[in-house]
Amino acid sequence: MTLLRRLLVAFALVAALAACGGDTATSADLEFTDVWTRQPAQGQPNAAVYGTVTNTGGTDVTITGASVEISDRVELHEVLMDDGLMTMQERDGGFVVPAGGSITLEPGGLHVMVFGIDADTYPTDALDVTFSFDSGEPTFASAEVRAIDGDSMSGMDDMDHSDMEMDDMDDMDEMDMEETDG
Ligand SMILES: [Cu+2]
Repeated sequence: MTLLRRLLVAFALVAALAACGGDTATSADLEFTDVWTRQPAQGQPNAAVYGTVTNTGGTDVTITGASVEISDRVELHEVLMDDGLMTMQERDGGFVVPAGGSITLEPGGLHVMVFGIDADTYPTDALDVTFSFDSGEPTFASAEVRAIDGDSMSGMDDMDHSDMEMDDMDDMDEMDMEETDG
């Protein structure tokens, strides 16, 4: 290898490392849009938060958690089909928002689960949610509270969350969301 070639290789390595550092995305590169939560029905013990998260940065950013003032137990959930039954569980590793891409939190899919709510005192206009990340500062998002609607799709949303008994909360991994009581 000639000296010139060695220098060129060394320069290329330095340039590559610099490029990596400059492209590192943080929570500042995320945009939260259309964040919402459904107004809980009377007696409903849990609620969920949905929305779209877009990453304008050059590397993946992971949402590692979320918090709200009205509950001290909030989890990042995914919905799975298991033998034809819909189940949900805590998402291993959080929600990865891909570089230059987006994820959508929606009924029947990824969602932020808020446990132990009081439907009577649930916010009526907006629920304040703070998200935390693997890189960058926590980010605040305001989830619009949407009224319960009467269409059939709302049944799917309710199935996710409202049939859960307090006793079942410690067994989320095993939880079966099929409606068994009719
Ligand atoms: Cu859930």
